[in-house]
Amino acid sequence: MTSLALINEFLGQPPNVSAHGYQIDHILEFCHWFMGALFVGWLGYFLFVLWRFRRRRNPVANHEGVTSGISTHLEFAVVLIEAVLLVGFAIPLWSQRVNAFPDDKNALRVQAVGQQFNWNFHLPGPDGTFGRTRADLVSNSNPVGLDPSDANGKDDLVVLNELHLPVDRNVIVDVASKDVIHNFALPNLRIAQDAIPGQLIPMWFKPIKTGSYDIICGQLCGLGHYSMKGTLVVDTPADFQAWLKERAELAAPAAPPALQRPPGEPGPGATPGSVPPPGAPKTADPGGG
Ligand SMILES: [Cu+2]
Repeated sequence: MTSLALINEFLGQPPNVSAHGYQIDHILEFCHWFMGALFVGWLGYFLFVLWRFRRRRNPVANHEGVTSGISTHLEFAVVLIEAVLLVGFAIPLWSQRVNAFPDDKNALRVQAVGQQFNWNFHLPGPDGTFGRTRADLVSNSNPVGLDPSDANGKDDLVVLNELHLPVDRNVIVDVASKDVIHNFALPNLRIAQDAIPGQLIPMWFKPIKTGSYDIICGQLCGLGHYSMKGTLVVDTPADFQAWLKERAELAAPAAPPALQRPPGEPGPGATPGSVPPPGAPKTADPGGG
């Protein structure tokens, strides 16, 4: 089985480091071999037909055509295999990703907010509760619009392009965008989710191997799309705690001046607990385009 799986490696798939990834790899592996067989089969058939029905051998058209049922059977077999792949494997796998979220108190929750051309990561901090975010508070120094008047947000961490996660623990990432459609893609973890402005879409996975992996944007989102890359560092639990502590210490002195704003001054479109929609009402085109 391992040697058959080399086709994934040959086609550029990086090593898998998530608990569910082997299932994706199996289906990819099967699809690649199946498509390979179809490619060789159809190409061979095409060349055979060119030769077999050449003009020199068939000066007069045969209006009767094929009488055997082989081609019908073959086509039916292909449709059947594809239906089994889709209904038997792909859809159940997909539904597990989008429905079977871990009912796990220990799961780590993180928000990933895409913007041209960076990934912002918002972690709830030691209290485990996300601070309120507001669209009108979003600025260069406050990339997710954390509301300074919310006590839950005091210990929150917001980091740019480098996300640390602990190994062997379920992670739920709420994916959002501040501008256009991005895609939060983790090739090594065999998972990706579109980041859609105005929506907060959860995805989940469990990293099973420590190391540094790519975070990329999987949707062509503008001229700088190619540079929209980050790093996912899967840490041991101890290293993860050390990273949280280090980031908290780094964040502490820098936060106050940038976040200052008179409390109790609600901005337009404030949605408690949600990632800001990308300020759509404020920046509405006066031209009505
Ligand atoms: Cu992007």
